[in-house]
Amino acid sequence: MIRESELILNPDGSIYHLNLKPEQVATTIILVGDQNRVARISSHFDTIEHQVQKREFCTHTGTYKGKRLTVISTGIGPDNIDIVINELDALFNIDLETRQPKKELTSLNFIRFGTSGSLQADIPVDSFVLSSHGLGMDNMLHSYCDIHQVTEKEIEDAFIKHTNWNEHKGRPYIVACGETLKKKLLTSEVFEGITGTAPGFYGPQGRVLRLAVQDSELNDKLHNFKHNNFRMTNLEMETSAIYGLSKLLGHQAVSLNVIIANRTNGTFTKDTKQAVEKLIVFGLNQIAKNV
Ligand code: R1P
Repeated sequence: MIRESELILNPDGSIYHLNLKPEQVATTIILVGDQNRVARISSHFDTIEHQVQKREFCTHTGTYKGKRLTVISTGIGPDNIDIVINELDALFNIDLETRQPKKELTSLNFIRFGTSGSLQADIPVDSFVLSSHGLGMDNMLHSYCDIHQVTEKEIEDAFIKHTNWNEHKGRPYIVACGETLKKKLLTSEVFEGITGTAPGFYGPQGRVLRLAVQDSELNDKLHNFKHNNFRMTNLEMETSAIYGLSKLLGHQAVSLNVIIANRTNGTFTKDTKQAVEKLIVFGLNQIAKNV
């Protein structure tokens, strides 16, 4: 039995941070960073059956072209992903009455609709990237056992060597996307590659304002890193954590990002709202058609 301090429920029986009960969540879940993006996505829904918000975790559940979907905001960063994925998994795979893991597990689909910075000149602002892998520079997954079962040691070692990675920043981890889900979402208009997930926006992504960074050449090294057929396409702050926890828990995850900044040529999208809207329409239609 999982004790009250470990699996915390609110007085109404909902799970602690997300404020959700099992019946309020669909098995296909769209994850976004920005809480205002939730209503922008659900404005496309046919119906909305449930809405709730606690802190940065805003959730709408409804249907889009007849398909039941949940959209939830995670806020920024891998630490929040730890909360969101664990609590969503618990809603399906732990009996909240008996506080025991269920014998029959439900596999969920997690699809991130995010914004991101491109690491390649030929991946321009306003284009879409699907992450073949999440490359975690954030350390979150190292709190769990058996991560070697879901991580790609060979690519990690190549990356550590290529970047001369500073061990004080922890070991980068690499997890592939959910292949079944990827096949349902990828089209020829979407770039595919390795997405770097950073534990911060400025120093950890090589942005210098007033503080010098530990490795001023890191972004060039990311730009140049290739392994087999994959190169690093983009940088953001959630994908590796979503991929790692999803794989460990038996779920399928795919991260789709619209590029709003290009870090190699210093450009930024002219209209972020429009760029995100384009991704929303593309992603929702792919889900409705294929997932
Ligand atoms: C940083 O501005 C935030 O934007 C990106 C990063 O991953 C980070 O969360 O994604 P979202 O637009 O989904 O929040």
